[in-house]
Amino acid sequence: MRFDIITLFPAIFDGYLSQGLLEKAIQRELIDIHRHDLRDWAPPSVHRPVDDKPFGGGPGMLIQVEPTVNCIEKVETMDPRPMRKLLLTPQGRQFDQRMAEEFAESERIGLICGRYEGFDQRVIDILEPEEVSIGDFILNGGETAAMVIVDAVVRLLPGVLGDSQSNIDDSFSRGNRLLEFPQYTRPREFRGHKVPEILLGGNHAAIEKWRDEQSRQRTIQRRSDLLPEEPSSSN
Ligand code: 6GU
Repeated sequence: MRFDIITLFPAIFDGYLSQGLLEKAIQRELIDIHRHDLRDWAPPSVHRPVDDKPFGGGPGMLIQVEPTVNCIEKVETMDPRPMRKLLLTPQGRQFDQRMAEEFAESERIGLICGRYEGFDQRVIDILEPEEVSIGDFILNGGETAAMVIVDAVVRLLPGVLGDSQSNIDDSFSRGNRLLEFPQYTRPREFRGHKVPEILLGGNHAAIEKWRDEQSRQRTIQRRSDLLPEEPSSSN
């Protein structure tokens, strides 16, 4: 799977892509991540600005349409696979595990990262990307959101995780919409805090029942919005 990240700050991704599962996935050629510096598409000048003040006034600066559209149209020609274009913005549809599962089916994803007050609207009108947000808060730019999406998608790709079961068991994955149950490892006791007795007994049916119950209780207490709707009793 190929990712193209369009950003004014390509170096933001260096550390993240050189560690852990992402590094391994790149080394094993399961994924291919290309970064493109939007500033390379600015008109030649000393500072190479790609931003300007909004028409009509208002705070901050906007990323201009011409360098952005030129950059993305060029990036699209760099590989024959069609690119699913995502534009990161707090105005977008909220990213979740279902979207990660859907994106993981793509051969190629483009992540367009905004900064400042965002893009000139014509970027969206011309390129028609899907606008995606990662939640109801404001980030300094789309780069961290792009990393969140890459991270969530890559771990779903076949061969990326060691234990192929661990995707299925995770909270929010296809087979499971409950929160995870608590887990423990050695020692059996620390500062008087003991591992629940049931986990030490080896009764696998009882352990599974306990874990299901813990998941259910946690979900009720913390995230009742995740629970399936009660069947309506009215006719
Ligand atoms: Cl995708 N971008 C920015 N700048 N802020 C956000 C976001 C994206 N998602 C949530 N907040």
